[in-house]
Amino acid sequence: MVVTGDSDLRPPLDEHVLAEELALTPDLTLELLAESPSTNQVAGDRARDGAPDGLLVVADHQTAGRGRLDRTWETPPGAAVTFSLLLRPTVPASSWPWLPLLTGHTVAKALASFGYDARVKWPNDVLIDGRKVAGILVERVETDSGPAAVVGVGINVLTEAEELPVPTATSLAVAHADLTPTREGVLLGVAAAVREGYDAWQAGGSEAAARLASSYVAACATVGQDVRVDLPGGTTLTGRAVDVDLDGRLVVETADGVEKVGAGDVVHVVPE
Ligand code: BT5
Repeated sequence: MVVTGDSDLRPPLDEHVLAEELALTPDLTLELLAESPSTNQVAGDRARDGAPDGLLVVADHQTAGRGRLDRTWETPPGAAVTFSLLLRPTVPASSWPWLPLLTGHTVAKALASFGYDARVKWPNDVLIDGRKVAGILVERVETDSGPAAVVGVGINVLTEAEELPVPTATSLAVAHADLTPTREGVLLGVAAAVREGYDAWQAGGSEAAARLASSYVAACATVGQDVRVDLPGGTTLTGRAVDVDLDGRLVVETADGVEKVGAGDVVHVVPE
């Protein structure tokens, strides 16, 4: 990854602004780290040590960010928002597959509220102009008081084009230089939206689950696209993505009939 000199000029996250705003959101408790290998790793450790629901671990600079399937998430200093929210869900295990989808959907809506045309690509990449602006990694952690969920979110905010790690990435600054909100504003807006979206979904039972499913399908950039899904083991599925079912699986019409794929089964979904 190329890191330009710009990163030297970027100020750290303003701890006072974050603390002041989060004082108004008592169900989020901030742990701000100047540097951390991975906020998901830290939040997982805290969960095993007994930390309560609502711990928000934020790294000003994350040095070894984790993606899915042992991939990495790379962000230059001072340019990104990287955080993990520790949750202790009370919903049944069968509802857990919705957590990453709910998070991606909510992050896209939060970025849309800042003025970006952000869409979620199934299961949970957040895209602007077809490029990835945010990635989500939800991990289940076994603890003495039951399973916890670590909801990790990385958003490219100030990153310049030449600093982006892959050609398929974008940032808020690259997508719309005139709009770019502060990193503090993005962090606070997105974290509060994820917390609220999760609370409403968890408290709302089957009605809220059905509402989330239909809202997700309406917003998802993948539905209606011809796709290729790479499955583990090297097999590939091609067809048209037509729906996301109540279990969060992508419904694909193929030449051999309808197939449903769970997020855990998929290596890659790309437009044909
Ligand atoms: C993800 O994985 O997209 C999940 C990323 C989650 C990152 C957050 S940051 C806070 C928390 N703590 C962590 O340690 N992780 C979470 P996946 O779908 O596997 O995508 C990874 C792929 O995205 C990489 O292989 C690259 O191709 C690409 N990539 C890496 N860094 C990127 C970036 N900054 N922007 C866009 N794409 C990126």
